[in-house]
Formats: sequence, C-alpha cells, structure tokens
Amino acid sequence: RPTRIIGAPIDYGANRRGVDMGPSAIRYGGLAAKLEGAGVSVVDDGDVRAPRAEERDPEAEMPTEGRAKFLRETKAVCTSLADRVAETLSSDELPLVLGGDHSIAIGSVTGSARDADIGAVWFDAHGDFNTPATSPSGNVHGMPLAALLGVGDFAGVEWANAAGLREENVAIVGLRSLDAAERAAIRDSDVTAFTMSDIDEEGITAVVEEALDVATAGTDGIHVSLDLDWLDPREAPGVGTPVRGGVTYREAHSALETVAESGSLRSLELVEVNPILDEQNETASLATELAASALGQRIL
Ligand code: DIR
Ligand code: MN
Ligand code: MN
Ligand code: MN
Repeated sequence: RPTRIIGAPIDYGANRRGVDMGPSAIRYGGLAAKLEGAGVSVVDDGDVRAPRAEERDPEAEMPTEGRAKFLRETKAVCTSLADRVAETLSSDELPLVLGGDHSIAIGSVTGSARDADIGAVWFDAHGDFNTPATSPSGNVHGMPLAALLGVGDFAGVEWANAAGLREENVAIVGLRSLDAAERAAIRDSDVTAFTMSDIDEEGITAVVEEALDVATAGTDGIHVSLDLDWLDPREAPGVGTPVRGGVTYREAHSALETVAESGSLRSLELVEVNPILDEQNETASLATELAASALGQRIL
C-alpha cells in the first residue's frame, strides 16, 4: 500500500521544547527517500495545522490547567489529525504520522480506529497511562493510552471516541519508567505490558510476537506507536525524556521487521524526536530507518 506522511508538529504535551520540530527533522533525515528505496511509494501530505504554544489565548484556560497542560489545544490538533488519518485509510493508503510529542497518538489512534476494530503496539520506555489526576508532570504526552482507553477524567474534554480500541488489544513493549499511580493503573487494566526485563529474558522477537498476538486478536489491523525513547539514549539521544537501559539499534530493527512480517500494520507513528537535544540529527535519521523496517525493508 502507498504510504501517506502526515506531520503533527506539537510540543504542548512535553516538558522540554523542541519535539514540535520532529516532523521537519525526520523529513530532513531522508524519510521519503529511505522509504522509496525500500520499494514503498510515498506521498507527503504536509502537517496538520497546529498553533504555536506561544499563540495560546490566556483567556481560555482549561479548569485542570497545571495538571493537564494545553488540553484544549491538544484536542484541536488531535481532532484534525484523526480526520486526516481516517481519510488516508479510506483511500487505501497507510498513514505514517510524524510527531510531535506523544499526545498526538490520541489523534492517530482515534483516526485509525474510526471505521475498524484495531489493536495497538506501543514501543515506549514509559506507560503513557497517567491521567490529569495522577500525572506528576501535567504533560499530556504521559497520558495518551489512558485517554484512548477512556481511563480518567480529562476535565470534560471528550476525546473523539476510539471505540474501536480495547484494552485487551493493547500491548506496551519496553517499559522501564512508570509513575506510581500509573503503574497501579496499568496493573489494574487489561493492557499487556512487556518490560525491558521481559526482553532480557525472552528476547526481542518472542516479546514482539506475543505483543502482535495481543494486538491482532480479533482486530482488523494494528496501530504501531513508536516513541523514540524506547531505544537506549546511546542510540537515540534526541528525545525529550531519555531513560537508560533501552533497546539496542538491532533490537529495534528486528522488532519492526517482525511487525512488517505480520502483515497487520494499519497505521504507524514516530514520536518524541527532539532535534534540539540531538547531534547531527541522528535520532531523526534513525527514525527513518526504523520506519523503512516497519514497512518491509529487507537487507537481502
Ligand atoms: C512521565 C513521562 N511518566 C509523565 N512520560 C513520558 O510525564 O507522565 N512518556 N515521557 O513518553
Ligand atoms: Mn510515550
Ligand atoms: Mn516515552
Ligand atoms: Mn478492563
């Protein structure tokens, strides 16, 4: 299937500024050329409109301001992103969404789940399962899975319903940093979570195969959300919230090749690339390679 690139250049949901430059950084990193080299036909749809954080109207604060920053702005961007993703799928193309902080997943997944039952594989150091009530940071990038699964009260913000996604079809892979209440919420949920220790014990291929079993069971396809902080900071230094002890370069490629082989990929996103914290745009360039692996690139 042809791939359509959609950028969502926001950093409302992150503490450190700069992930709003992720879409440009990944494009400059050679994404289209890399995918075309892998035999994938690519259309670049540009970015969804996203007002700069500095433009926000100070009169229109959300009541939970401070505990969930920029909720209203995040919702606006996610609503247009969801429409773009759903339109892409209805024209038989594969949406490849470039973030932006991880809050944009609320839009990508909602769009992907609009006309289908989907599963999700979440490659991340973090659980992204906080809510405005539990979040220590107030950053929505730590909340997208909870928002998508209807967990928690988002101060009256109704996320467009991702009714096509069930907890039973969500797998998080690579966990190594959880806040206390978020940890409890994941344990109470029906989400399947694989920590770095699981990868140490079972190996990346077995873990990813199990994650794919979870995400594909009874669904029409899967959304893959790749937070670049999933990788070890030695490989991917240009991310907002690096955590030591992540997967290696080879494990990351292998995981995404396993995704490609499953034939179940419906939509893909690459998030949390922060070129300001990077050297030589190394993390964005790595993101382009991983996208190529997910879309079928092979060495031989
Ligand atoms: C932290 C960081 N748990 C928070 N989350 C991140 O702010 O809720 N997710 N960085 O990717
Ligand atoms: Mn994340
Ligand atoms: Mn993360
Ligand atoms: Mn449940």
